[in-house]
Amino acid sequence: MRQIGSVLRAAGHEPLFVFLKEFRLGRFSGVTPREEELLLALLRDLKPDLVGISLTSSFTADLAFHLADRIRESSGLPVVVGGPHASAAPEECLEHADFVCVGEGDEAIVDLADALSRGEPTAGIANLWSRVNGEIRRNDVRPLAQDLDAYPPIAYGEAESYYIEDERLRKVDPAALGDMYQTTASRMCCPFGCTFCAAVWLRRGLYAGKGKVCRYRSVDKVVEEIERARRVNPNIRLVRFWDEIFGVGAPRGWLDEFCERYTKKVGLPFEIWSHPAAITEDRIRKLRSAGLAAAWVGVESGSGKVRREVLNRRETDEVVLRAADILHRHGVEAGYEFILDIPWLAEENRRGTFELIMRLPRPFQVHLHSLSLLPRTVLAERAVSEGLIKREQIGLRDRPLVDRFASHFWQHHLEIRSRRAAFWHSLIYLAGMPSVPRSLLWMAYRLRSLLLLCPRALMLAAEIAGARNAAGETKYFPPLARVYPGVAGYLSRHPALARASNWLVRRLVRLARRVFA
Ligand code: B12
Ligand code: SF4
Repeated sequence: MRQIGSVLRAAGHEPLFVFLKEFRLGRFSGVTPREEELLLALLRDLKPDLVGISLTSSFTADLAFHLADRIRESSGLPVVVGGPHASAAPEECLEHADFVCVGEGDEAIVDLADALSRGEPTAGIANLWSRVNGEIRRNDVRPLAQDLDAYPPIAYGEAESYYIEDERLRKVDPAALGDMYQTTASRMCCPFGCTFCAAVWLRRGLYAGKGKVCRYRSVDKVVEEIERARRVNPNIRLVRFWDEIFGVGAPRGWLDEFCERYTKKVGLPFEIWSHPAAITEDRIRKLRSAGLAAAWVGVESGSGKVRREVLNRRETDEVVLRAADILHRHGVEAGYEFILDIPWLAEENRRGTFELIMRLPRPFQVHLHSLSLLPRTVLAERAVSEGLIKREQIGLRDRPLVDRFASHFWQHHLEIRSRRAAFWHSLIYLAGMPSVPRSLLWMAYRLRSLLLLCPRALMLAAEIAGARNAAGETKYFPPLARVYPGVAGYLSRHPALARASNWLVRRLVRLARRVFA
């Protein structure tokens, strides 16, 4: 929406930004009736001509549909939706919105706003779907804009920003309150084709024949944007680039120029997303010298067989380990992403993931995820065709919202009730903690036939390690609460109680540490 708002402003419209709740994994309790009322009242006050909502499949789609229905019912305002879920499931979106933007929306939104403000017809606008006399009008996507520099920088710290959180409305852009600035330098530049990834269909399906998909902004524009953000918020201490794989697919010389200009003009530490095969000595050396502080690397499974046969990832363990070694030697903080509950070759995935994590040079972080089967992905189609899930379960749509958020955590996977999953997930989680001695972990691994009979002890150890990690951060609920989303939901509505329970867990952990020491 920051991008959509900024192109609207550049075209002479007046965007107002409403940020509805912070993205808080593990303690998301949904939008309360009071927050919903605050939103509707705000829209009544602001009286916009058009409401835009951005959607992702598993987390926000149903919530956004509910809100879109309420907005249309209560105020009669036209609603346009866009984002990954709108591109993947436009028909469904059209049941809740007047217009659906398929694919990139930078030009479509301006055409729509122009047409509405001039009272002109909207039916023929490329990228937009709408209903005309009850019939769905499906307009094709326009060719991809090749010059991303033609777009203004994303909106940040705009005066007309509203933030609804914790049952309060504030006139502020929440992003501009923090110390991290988030942006992208490129679009659709990943060359890979992972079976679980929603971007693959965009690159190879929706936009096939519509121009070069991988596009970079010029270094000048990226640097200028960050300098501008720092003027708005002098507290920025870190920049995060959300590009699929930072630097990959960039025009010749782009990376060198970026490293030089970023160092001179910005000079702040930054973080990137990457892929094991994209981590080379040369690239990391250059980026490190420009301030690369951390790289989050999608490994997804520690088993080569699972990567190859299920995820369509060709890199070998050696490639992953070489990447880890490069990051380690250059002093770049590494975070490795893994998916725990892959239903195919499940045991192979767990064992392989544990073994690979145990070979990664410490220290590092692991981020353990649940598999979200997203619309238009090869893996979701495979799961449906093999009868593992029903079509309506794609994107976890059959589960309560709070559950979908909680499912992001290692403790709360679909099969956590299975002893086997509980054992492996706890062991893998512990393996990702730099302070847990590897000898102990190997011992637990060797004793697995025994420990599998009662994985509770291992789960408890993982919970305590997790609580220790979270200690000091009142922001996070005790991990135990995350296992039971009902408790997490309750606590998130009662911040004082949440703080008290965090305090209690910290005390208990300290006590346990003293006892065991
Ligand atoms: C940054 C990011 C995040 C950040 C979000 C930060 C933020 N506040 O936006 C975090 C880490 C929080 C995050 C979390 C998740 N993410 Co994420 N994320 C991304 C990422 C890497 C970049 C998104 C981005 O900013 N792109 C740049 C902008 C300019 O492009 P864009 O978002 O596509 O927007 C364009 C169009 O979509 C359209 N558009 C978008 N919104 C709107 C609205 C209107 C009204 C209109 C007209 C047009 C329009 O116009 C825009 C400009 O052309 C993408 C991957 C990618 N490279 O796109 C994944 C991606 C969006 N995430 C994805 C997923 C699945 C998730 C999670 C659900 C993770 C999970 N499995 O649990 C969560 C859910 C988050 C949520 N709130 O819903 C999927 C979404 C797939 C889907 N079908 O929904 C993606 C595409 C990754 C993938 N390849 O599978 N994510
Ligand atoms: S490497 Fe990342 S962005 Fe690329 S296809 Fe795989 S999951 Fe998607």
